[in-house]
Amino acid sequence: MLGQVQYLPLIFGLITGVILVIGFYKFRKKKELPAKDKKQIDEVAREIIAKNRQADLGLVARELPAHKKEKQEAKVPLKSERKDLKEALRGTKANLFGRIQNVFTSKDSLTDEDMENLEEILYTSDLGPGTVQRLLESVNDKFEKKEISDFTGVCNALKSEMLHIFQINKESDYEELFNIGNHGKTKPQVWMIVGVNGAGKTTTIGKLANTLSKKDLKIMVAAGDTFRAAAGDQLKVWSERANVEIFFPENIKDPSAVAYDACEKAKAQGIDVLIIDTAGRLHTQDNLMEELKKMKRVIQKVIPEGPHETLLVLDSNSGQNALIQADKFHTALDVSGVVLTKLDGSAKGGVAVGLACEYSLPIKMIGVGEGIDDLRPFNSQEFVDSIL
Ligand SMILES: Nc1nc2c(ncn2[C@@H]2O[C@H](COP(=O)(O)OP(=O)(O)OP(=O)(O)O)[C@@H](O)[C@H]2O)c(=O)[nH]1
Ligand SMILES: [Mg+2]
Repeated sequence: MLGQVQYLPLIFGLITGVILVIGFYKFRKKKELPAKDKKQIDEVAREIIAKNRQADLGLVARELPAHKKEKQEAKVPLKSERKDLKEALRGTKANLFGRIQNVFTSKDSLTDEDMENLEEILYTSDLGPGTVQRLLESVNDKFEKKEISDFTGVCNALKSEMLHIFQINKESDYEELFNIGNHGKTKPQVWMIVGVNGAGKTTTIGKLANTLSKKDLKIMVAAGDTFRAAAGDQLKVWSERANVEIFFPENIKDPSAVAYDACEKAKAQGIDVLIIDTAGRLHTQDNLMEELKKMKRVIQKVIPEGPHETLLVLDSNSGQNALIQADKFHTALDVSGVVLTKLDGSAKGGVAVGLACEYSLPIKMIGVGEGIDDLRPFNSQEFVDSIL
């Protein structure tokens, strides 16, 4: 009897162990997904990996993980936080001017080593190789002619060459863009907004619509991004905020059909500017380009001289990838100008110089925050003075 009692804790321990093991497996089984769902998740994961490979090549923006994506989709910021351009370009200035300043051995004279250091900094500043060469040639030329002999001289030489490059950015571009209703411009003016996913297209449309509606113009935005489920709703929030009309037919899934109907509707309603949102997220870049080209052709069926603007939205944080994107989009769509977004907090704003130098693309506007008022005209003098 005493012997049996001795074994009781052992027996009790064994029973508890068995219960725990069964419980653990039951719990795990409950959490396991049906095979169908697992397959779907695997497919999505594979798709994201493939897209991210493309992102590494600069063809599309990097895909966000689901939890971050939801956050981004739900987020339609209301207030602008930063407006001062110098403040917005602080990161870019630190990356360019800051680094140049740091490597110059003396502020009063220049050595060959200084010039070599300058070369290295420029090549790692997202300006693009062609642009760096042009800037270096100009500085070297002035250095050899003894026109510059110190750090300030180098900065001034860089600034002056950048301003030359930016001459394609007529300061009137921005004014001209918003000069609707004058100079016999036809109605509606159609603006197509393109760019890779996450670049800031929809946000820019909200900002543009707001700027235009303040000018007492009749504005319509069209939800041409039928690819991403939340895209139309996001545009709707912006349209309400900017107090403009939206064309958002939830039953039409073909973006070209949306563009066509939007043009017809805008024409019939005497709209001044129709701004068409587009998707940035298709399986391959070729598909995206073909889709966008088709949209353009369809717009021309209703408004033969449209779209009057094909604005490419580029995220300045993507640095030299923005140059690759510009190449692809410009070749396919004959882009009329660039909106360079997220300059606030970016250290890669130097890409603006590369875009102007290598693709002769005018930067029509810049995004300096997530708020509705955070869109500014691009002023080359102000820009150059803010980064050097
Ligand atoms: N800081 C900052 N954020 C910006 C700016 N422009 C857009 N964003 C943010 O960038 C994110 C993506 O913007 P969207 O307008 O949704 O980008 P999109 O190109 O329409 O993206 P898809 O519809 O997925 O192709 C959002 O969180 C915006 O708030 C900007 O100028 N500065
Ligand atoms: Mg969008």
